[in-house]
Amino acid sequence: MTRTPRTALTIAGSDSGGGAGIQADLRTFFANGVHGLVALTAVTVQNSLGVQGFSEIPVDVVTAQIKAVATDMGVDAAKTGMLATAEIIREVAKTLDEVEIGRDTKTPFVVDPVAASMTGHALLREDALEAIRTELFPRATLITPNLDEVRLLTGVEVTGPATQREAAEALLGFGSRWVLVKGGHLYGGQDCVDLLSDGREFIELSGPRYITENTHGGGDTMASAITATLAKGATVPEAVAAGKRFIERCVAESYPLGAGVGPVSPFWRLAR
Ligand code: PXL
Repeated sequence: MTRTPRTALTIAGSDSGGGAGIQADLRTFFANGVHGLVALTAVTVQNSLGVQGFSEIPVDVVTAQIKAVATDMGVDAAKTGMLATAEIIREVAKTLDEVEIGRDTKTPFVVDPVAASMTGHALLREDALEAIRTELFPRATLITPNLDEVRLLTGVEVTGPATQREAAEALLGFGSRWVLVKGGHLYGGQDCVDLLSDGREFIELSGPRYITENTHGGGDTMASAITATLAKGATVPEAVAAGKRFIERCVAESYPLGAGVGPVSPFWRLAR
C-alpha cells in the first residue's frame, strides 16, 4: 500500500470539450500530486468554438456531493469554478460552513469567480454575480478574478499597475483574505503581471507571455494548481507562485484542437 495523497475538492461545471471546468481541475489536481474530489454544479454543451448552453444540477445534489466527500474522505483545500445560479451559490456557501471549509477554518478555499467563457458566453445566470460577492468572497481564503471579472465585479478598468492595485483594494473590500488580480488579459506588455494582496502586502508576480491562441481552461488550471498546492500545506504566496509557474508551462505546451480555441495542457509534467 502506498501513502494516501492530500485531497482537493472542485465545485464546478463540466466542459464537454475537456479543456476547462472540472476536467481541467481534475487533471491539474492529479498532475500536482493531490487526489481530486468533485461536486458537479452544471453540464455545459461546448466545443472549441464556444458554449452552446448549459443545464444546472439540482441544488440538493450539489450540496450532497460536498457533504458526502467532506464527511468521509476529508478535504484539504477546495475551490469553486462555474456555479451557474444564485441558489447554488447560496446553498454551497451554507454547506461549506457546515463542513468547515473557508477562510476562518483550517481548510483553505479558493474562489475563481467564473462569469463567462473566454468567447463571452455567460456561465452564470444574471442575479448570481451579486451572490458571488456577498456569499462567497467573505468565505474565501483567496479569490482569483481575471480582468473581465474584475470589471464586472468592481467596475474598475485595469489598464496598468495603479488600476490593478485599485482593483485589488476594491475586491478585498468584499471580505476575502487574499486577492489575486490576474493581469494576463492586459495585452501590450511582454510579461504577464499578476498582483497578489492581503491588503498589507502587495506582491507582483511577473512571468513570460507565450503567444498562443490556445488558452482554453487557463484560469481554471491556475486556480486548481493553487488549490492543490494549498492542500499540500503551502502558504497563499507560496501556492500562488507555484500556480503561476504551473500555468506558464501549461500555456507553453497548449495545443490546437477543433476549429476554435484549443486547451492549455496540464499534463506537460507527465508527458515528459
Ligand atoms: O474557464 C471558465 C470555465 C469554467 N467552467 C466551465 C467552462 C469554462 C469556460 O468555458 O466551460 C464548465
